[in-house]
Amino acid sequence: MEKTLVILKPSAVQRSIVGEVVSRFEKKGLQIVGMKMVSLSDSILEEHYSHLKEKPFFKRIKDSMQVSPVIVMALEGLEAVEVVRMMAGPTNGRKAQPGTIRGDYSVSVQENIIHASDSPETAEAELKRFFLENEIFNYPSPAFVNLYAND
Ligand code: IDP
Repeated sequence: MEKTLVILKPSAVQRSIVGEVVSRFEKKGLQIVGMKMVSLSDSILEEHYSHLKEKPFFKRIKDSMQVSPVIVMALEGLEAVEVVRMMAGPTNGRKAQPGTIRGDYSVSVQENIIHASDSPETAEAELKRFFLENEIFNYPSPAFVNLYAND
């Protein structure tokens, strides 16, 4: 089993589509093992988006992540990182396939509804960044056997 981090950005919270997006993950079979609403500080965003800090749009991204609180989620499943990235679609909502979250809800590069960890290593670091150890739960999923059969 693998865990991944999802952030429902202000573009999701402000448009009141949090439930719809969370529901997609639940329907897919991903288990919610952590979830909370938080306001993101400058310092956590500077760390989270450190790979973009030289970009001219860095301040805009930071500001847009602070327009409202966000929802951070920890999702668990087999190959959860890859599954969730595929469900998110590519960064640019205009280029994202219909059927993906960005493809269905976004027409923007910046306002693209969710963040999703891009590798198992990143997921581990990002989960630690946004959750305390006791905010991630380990509980049985009754659907587990049906979801994965003999995978
Ligand atoms: P990702 O979120 O698809 O992994 P990253 O390249 O890590 O993409 O970028 C992080 C976030 O920064 C994007 O989700 C998007 O909100 C924003 N972003 C990336 N590139 C641009 C850009 O060219 N203009 C405006 N915002 C951008």
